[in-house]
Amino acid sequence: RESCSLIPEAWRFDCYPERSVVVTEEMCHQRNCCFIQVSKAGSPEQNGVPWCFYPPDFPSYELAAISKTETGYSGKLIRLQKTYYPNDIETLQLDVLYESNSRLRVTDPAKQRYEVPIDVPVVKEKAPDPLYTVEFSKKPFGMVVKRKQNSAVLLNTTVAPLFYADQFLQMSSSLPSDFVYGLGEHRSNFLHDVQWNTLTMWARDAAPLTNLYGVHPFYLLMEPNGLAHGSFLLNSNAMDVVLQPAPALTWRTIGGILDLYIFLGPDPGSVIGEYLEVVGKPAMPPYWALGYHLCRWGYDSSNNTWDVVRAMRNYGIPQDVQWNDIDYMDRALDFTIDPVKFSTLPDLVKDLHIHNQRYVMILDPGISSTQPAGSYLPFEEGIKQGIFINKSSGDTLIGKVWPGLTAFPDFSNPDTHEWWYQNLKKFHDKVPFDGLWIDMNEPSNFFDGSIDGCPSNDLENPPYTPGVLGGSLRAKTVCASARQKITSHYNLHNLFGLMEAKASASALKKILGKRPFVISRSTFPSQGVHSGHWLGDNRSKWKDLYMSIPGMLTFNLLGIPLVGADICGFSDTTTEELCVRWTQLGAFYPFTRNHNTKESKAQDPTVFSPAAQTAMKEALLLRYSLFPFLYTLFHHAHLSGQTVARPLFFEFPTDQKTYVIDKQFLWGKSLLVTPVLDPGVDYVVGYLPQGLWYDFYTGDSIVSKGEEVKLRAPLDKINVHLREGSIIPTQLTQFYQRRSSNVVCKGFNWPSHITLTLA
Ligand code: MIG
Repeated sequence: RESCSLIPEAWRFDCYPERSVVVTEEMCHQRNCCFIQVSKAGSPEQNGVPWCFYPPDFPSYELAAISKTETGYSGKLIRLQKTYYPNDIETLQLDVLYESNSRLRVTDPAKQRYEVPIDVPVVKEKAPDPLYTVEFSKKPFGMVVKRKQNSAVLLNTTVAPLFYADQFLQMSSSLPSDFVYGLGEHRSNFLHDVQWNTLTMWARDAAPLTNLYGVHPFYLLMEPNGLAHGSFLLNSNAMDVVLQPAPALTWRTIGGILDLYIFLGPDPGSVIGEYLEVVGKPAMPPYWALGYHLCRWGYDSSNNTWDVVRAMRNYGIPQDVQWNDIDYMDRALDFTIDPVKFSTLPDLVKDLHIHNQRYVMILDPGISSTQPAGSYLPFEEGIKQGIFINKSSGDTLIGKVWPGLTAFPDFSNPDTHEWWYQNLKKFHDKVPFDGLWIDMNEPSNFFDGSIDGCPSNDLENPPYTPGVLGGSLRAKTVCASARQKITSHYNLHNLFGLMEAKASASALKKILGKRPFVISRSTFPSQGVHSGHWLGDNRSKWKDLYMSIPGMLTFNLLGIPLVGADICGFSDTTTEELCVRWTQLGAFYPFTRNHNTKESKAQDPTVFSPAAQTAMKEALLLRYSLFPFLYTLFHHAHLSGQTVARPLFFEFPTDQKTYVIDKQFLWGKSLLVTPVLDPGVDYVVGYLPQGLWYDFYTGDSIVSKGEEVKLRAPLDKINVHLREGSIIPTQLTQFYQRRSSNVVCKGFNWPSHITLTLA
């Protein structure tokens, strides 16, 4: 067809996204789509341009009726002709809700399908003065949302057909620029690549590569003129988010409903605040959570753990929190202590508390199902209370994790929260822990599905499977068709970490009567209300040091500011230089924890040379001196949904040069961090946005036109600059005592009411 070749390559929307096949002309024509091979050999993935794509007249929905309502518009959509996926939903309701001046929601209010069980605001009145306009096209149905101020098109769904089949829902839109951020959890640069980039969302235990532990269908986009908007698809099913160079974006999900929010900022920080207005603002962490955390897998005994704590004290290296990994458990069983190797654990925790330090230990969701009768109550009572995930046949689903065969708690069931609380309470009576680390909660399973696989049905074998690692939904997790209290695992998979975090935080609150501290591996929108996050299994590599910054910044956009990577690297063996640089950067992670895998050599600060130790200690003391500032940033995050660690463009949105920067970042508005990310250097090149910047240590000023500068960075220094016109509260730590002679700031007038007492 002639009309096919008129469609520019960048605007071709994939009509054959299935990965298992190389599409032929015949297959494509069966779908009534256009077929043009754009590369001679190989598969379409090679340069990304789809060979099979929708023609302009591909059947979609018609807007059969539309009327004004109290809150916006309400319409009816009718499908004109069936698609090539089974069970098209023939008629849809359309609600266009002008929820606030900066927030528009487009949803299907029919309530006949699964919807994500998180509370979002219900708005009863139409916003009086929206920043946006909405236009409809009737046949085929499409929607165009513009920014009133400059007519910029933020959403235009007319670019590709709408799909709304039972297990295939798809909506595409043009984008006003290719500056797209968010869309976790993937290991990538902070700025996403729009060159045919498919980001798949299906919570997965995998070493940081592609579709990872968490799922966040939210993006922030910088428009050409420095304004920003965001978009959020409230959907928890397995999905692909496709970015293509038009630029355009496609949401492709295999269940639930299309429930889309648009946030109009207009500045990037406001977009995040508006998003968190919907899903929930992050909890305020306890003050001690800002301190240095030390952890490893493989301490092997409570006495070894204790030795490290003592060594840290001897060297005067700040440490607020000691952690234990699964080694503390008896045969990897939750809520037990290894009676031999960890017999002194309760004493260690007592000792930590005497020193005003805290203790956090890991818990995994898998509950051993094979212990002798009467010996392991968490499982036996769980069975009695019916709190585990079941197979579709109704029996308990059995998988395998560290303790061997296990059942998995169903945290969508309120009874499970009570069971979890009771077990935590009993364990707390033995080991008075202060916070919880919840791991493996994708949930991770050593089997695919269960010990006896999964049945064959529509949920296990959907007509379309997004690009999940392993090629099937069950890969290294439980069966998609497994039954949970409120619906199938197919719908709830991506919510496991969120629901477990919610149960954990509320249990901690009851047990301790204080602000809970929970760090979770798997996350979903609204996670920040209940927990923080660490970025998972990185490696002791310079590349991973760098990749931690995009990860940290992304999670700040996603409303989980309490985030950090494993300092010095998890797998592989670190080097002293890498570990020093990492501790310096880590001193500026909102959540700062050194963590290591079982096989690797110790990498806590005390094992390194005196010079390295001193450098690490100083970086940490610098962090501690900034606690009043950091704590205040968390307070603002909690109150109004601001970021803590922040990309430069949040503060300099009209400076396009900042849009790609992910090797530097800010704390709040005013503290610029420029870490060294390469081996063997004693300088670092960093960008200083236009204005006046003060060297944090010397007070020396640099006037920048918006340029790169070469900064001295010997091994014992991380560059930190303070922005003109800002005051940040600090507290006295040994850092200032030690450095006092250097800090007396030449020509740099610290405001007198803030005590930077230079002892
Ligand atoms: O299968 O508990 O990401 O931090 O040390 C590995 C052992 C299980 C994965 C976590 C890692 C933790 C490890 N866990």
